[in-house]
Amino acid sequence: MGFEEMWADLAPIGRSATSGGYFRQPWTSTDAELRAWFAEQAGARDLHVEPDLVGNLVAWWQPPAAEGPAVLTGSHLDSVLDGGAFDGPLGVVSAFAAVDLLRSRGFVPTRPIGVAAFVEEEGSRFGLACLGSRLATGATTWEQARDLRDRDGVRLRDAVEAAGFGVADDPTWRGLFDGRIGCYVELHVEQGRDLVDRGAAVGVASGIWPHGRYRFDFTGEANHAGTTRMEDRRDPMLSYAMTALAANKQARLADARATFGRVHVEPNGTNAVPSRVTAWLDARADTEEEVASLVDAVTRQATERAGRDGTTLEVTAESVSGLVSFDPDLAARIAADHAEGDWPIIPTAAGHDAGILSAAGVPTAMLFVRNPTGVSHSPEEHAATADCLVGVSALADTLERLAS
Ligand code: HGY
Ligand code: MN
Ligand code: MN
Repeated sequence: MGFEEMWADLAPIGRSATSGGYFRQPWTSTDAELRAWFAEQAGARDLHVEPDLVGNLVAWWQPPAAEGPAVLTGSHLDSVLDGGAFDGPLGVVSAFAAVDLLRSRGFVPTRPIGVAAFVEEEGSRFGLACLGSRLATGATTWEQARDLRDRDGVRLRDAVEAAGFGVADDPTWRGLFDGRIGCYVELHVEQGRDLVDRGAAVGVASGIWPHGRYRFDFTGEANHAGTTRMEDRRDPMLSYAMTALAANKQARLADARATFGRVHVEPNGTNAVPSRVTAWLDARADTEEEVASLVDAVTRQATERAGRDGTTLEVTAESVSGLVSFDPDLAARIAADHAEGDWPIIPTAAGHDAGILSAAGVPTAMLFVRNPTGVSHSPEEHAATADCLVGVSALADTLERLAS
């Protein structure tokens, strides 16, 4: 099954009939369909699928003579809510297609090659970005994560077990990585317009901006929307609204990024002043210091406003990802000596499992495939098939260099 057939086979899984976007949340029935697809593709290629205890998957190409640290590729199959088709799955489908291409060239790797699908990369269900790869590398321990709750209050440990993955509370549990991985190369649709502006189909990542997710809990006083005088209110919606504006302004001033994309209002009634507003800030900048000062500035202004509104504020960091600088020699090696010239080496402000593996000390690289609009985390996310096939060939070339 070639790239286009695999893509068509995967496309309907988790797609909304109304928006055309994807709801591929982890440890759900949709996730189970994705895993069945992964197993089918691996089986069709005689690759041995190895799940770890939380449901990260690796399909191994391990010819008899292949030995030593493995070359891992792949990405993730989960999506944000109402996400695009390419963010994640393009890296997994391209990895299977790259194995096919290498085999058609008669290439036999001297090192094991693994095709990975990390679980909960988006953190869309349990809030912690790259949860699967953090657990697999030990960046986050099972004890730290197992009681994370989703929006329905389901604990991670219960979701994982209900999906058939049994993480015994074994403190010695390690994920996929017990020194078996020599390097990791993740192919990903570009989430921006750098390649479009450069007229390049493929690029190599130089690094990932530091970024974090912070929960702002504004507490006020529930009251009647009609009978309560404006001066008598303690309205958390006001404190939140000003904070969203402040975040936008601070990010513009600092050439950083700040987004409140998720808000939960209690009791969320039309004719009542809310008792509580919970909002999540996604903050990003090109240095860790700038992320910290952005969050501090927003927190300071929010606290001051809450004081004026008679509300209270509590800010909790839920997910923090540090600066990632990929191995520059590996990036340069991968980017050089191609028929169409060297591939551009570009930064990204989007987080990836590759960032977690790099932080865990695994030499890591990323390949980006041109996204004509740059739009991502949206049903409008797209990449042209021709560019995707260039990406497959680029990934195959890279794997051949690394696994020879
Ligand atoms: O949020 C991110 O940057 C990534 O898409 N998970
Ligand atoms: Mn994403
Ligand atoms: Mn992604």
